[in-house]
Amino acid sequence: MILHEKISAQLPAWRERTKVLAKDHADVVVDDVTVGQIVGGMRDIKSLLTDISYVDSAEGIRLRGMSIPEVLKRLPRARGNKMPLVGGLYYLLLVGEIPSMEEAMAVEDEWDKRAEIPDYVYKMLKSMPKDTHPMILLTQAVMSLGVNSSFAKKYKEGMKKEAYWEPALEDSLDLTAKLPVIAAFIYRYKYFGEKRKPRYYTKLDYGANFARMMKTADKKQYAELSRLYFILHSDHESGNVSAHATHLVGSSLADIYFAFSAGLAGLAGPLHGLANQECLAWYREVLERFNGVPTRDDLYKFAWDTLNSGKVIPGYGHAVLRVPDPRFIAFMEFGRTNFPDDELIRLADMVFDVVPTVLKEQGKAKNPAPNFDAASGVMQYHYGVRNFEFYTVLFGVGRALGVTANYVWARALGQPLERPKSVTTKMLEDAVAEVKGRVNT
Ligand code: HAX
Repeated sequence: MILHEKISAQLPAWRERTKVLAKDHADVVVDDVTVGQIVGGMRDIKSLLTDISYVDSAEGIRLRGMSIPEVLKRLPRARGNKMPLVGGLYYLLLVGEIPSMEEAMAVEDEWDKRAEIPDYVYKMLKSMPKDTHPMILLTQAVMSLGVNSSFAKKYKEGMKKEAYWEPALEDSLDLTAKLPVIAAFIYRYKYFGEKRKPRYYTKLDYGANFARMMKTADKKQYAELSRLYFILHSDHESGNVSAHATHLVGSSLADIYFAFSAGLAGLAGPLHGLANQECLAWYREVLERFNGVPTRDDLYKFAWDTLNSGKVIPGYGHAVLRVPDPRFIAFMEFGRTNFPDDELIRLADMVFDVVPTVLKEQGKAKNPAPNFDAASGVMQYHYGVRNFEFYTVLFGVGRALGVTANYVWARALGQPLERPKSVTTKMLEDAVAEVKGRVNT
């Protein structure tokens, strides 16, 4: 398999670099930790290692060193389409190079071979209460696929540490192949009562297949959106909740099914992946209240009302970014190109104009600019996917690409069990007293 060959070829050099750092330079100080960071959710503490993506606060995400516009321009695209093949993106994340068309298609072919879902998964999903949140269904389905984990099986049989990444890659390909099928099943079953398995078309690429299985009205354009959507949601370095949770659990040598279930559980929180559903609900509320796109003044007042009622404005702010999210920009370009007159796109543009001013006036948010959740739901809504709670499931399908690539490399480089140290409040108070005492003497 091409991915296996390419990663194998790179491993000796990467292992050597990691070994030199760990053995010869372990005592070099990279970062200091302040009381504010410990009390404030560990923001900005440099303590995770990945070469797959990096978020620059003033520039946004780079995937394998490439900006979002570069990634979208350079990856091979599905024939006759503008958006790249998702298989090409997965190759880029795993191998670190832009693939040829053949290499991107090789990943798509691997997915074709692995997309079949065992019957017990469908049975389990159908046995759940009708009003189960789709993120619960997705997480359960992922966890249940672990029954067939190659990693867990090989680990039990006994394997060398250097070989961990190989079954990890097998599992990751299996999982990423199956996720769109499971997501489409959850959608068609939960919202349309369809009990049949989704029909998977081996001749179609990841995005087109997903559009077929979702049965949206405009399958061609929805396929384009799906490619863009999964690519933009794939990776955002390692500190965000879904990536970090997956990495943490994976560091215990739990298989990717356990690890990604933890990531999905984190994604289900309103401050992380659930923000897209909340954001679209907020936009709809605006449109209903004002009977369409409001005036700038009305929107300004509405945004202040939201803040004054103690709520956050979803889709705005970020823990790391300090500029508009380039993924937001990419989504908005897609919307402005394909459906410029849609009232949600017009509203999203107006919110982009008004809300940063409101957040700046309030003076709390460190970043008053939009993150990608301010646009992602708008795209789905336009193509008829209007069950807001389902949006986080779509995020999960995309996020799997990034976190599984990281999982494979973490095992390949022998990354250890993650175990940071905690302190007590008294210890922090003592540390403060000691420093302040020194200053006053
Ligand atoms: N609306 C209102 N207040 C906001 C805000 C927003 N959009 N963004 C930040 N703030 C507030 C925070 O609640 C915090 O208030 P308190 O001091 O009263 O607690 C203050 O500003 C400082 O927060 P911050 O340091 O700027 O931001 P954080 O790193 O703590 O949090 C969040 C980052 C993304 C969680 C935050 O900006 C937020 O809640 N945004 C709205 C929800 C959202 O869009 N989430 C999706 C983020 C992207 C993502 O992960 N998607 O999955």
